[in-house]
Amino acid sequence: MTSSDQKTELSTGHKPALDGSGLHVAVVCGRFNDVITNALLDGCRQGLRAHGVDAADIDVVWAPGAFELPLVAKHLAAQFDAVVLLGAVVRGDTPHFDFVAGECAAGAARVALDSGTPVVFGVLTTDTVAQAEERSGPGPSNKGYEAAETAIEMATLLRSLPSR
Ligand code: INI
Repeated sequence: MTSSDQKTELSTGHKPALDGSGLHVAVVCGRFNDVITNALLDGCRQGLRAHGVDAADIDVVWAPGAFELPLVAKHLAAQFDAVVLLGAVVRGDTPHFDFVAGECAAGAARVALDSGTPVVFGVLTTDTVAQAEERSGPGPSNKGYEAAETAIEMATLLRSLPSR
């Protein structure tokens, strides 16, 4: 790559240092499988706080289940720098899983594109509760923690890009 190529890159290909100071973040949690989603919420708060988001700038909203999360995100998107969705969809034996998980993911993407606000998909989709527990344990491998980092990266990335 030449130095003139580098000048055309608007952000780095490496994971950037994260600075969440001044960001307002909404976290929307599903109550379904709430032992898991509370553990994701703990991880998400830790991730946001670890990167400088003020505790007073984190708003948490609970909804019945993963299916409802995108509608809440739509309601909040204009008021926050990022919206994190936290849910736990466990496959079990019915096709319900595919509808709930699929509609949640599609809805999250739609709200993000329609609103211009990052909507982060911190929703576990697993075959078993044990797999969901593995991904919501303490530390930075908690998917809620990872979602917090994605929210900060996307909010600061969008702020840094030239507007149209
Ligand atoms: N909601 C979840 O968040 N996780 C699940 O595993 C789940 N299952 O398995 O059914 C689930 N269902 C509820 C769904 O999100 C809605 O709340 C419900 O269908 C009412 O719209």
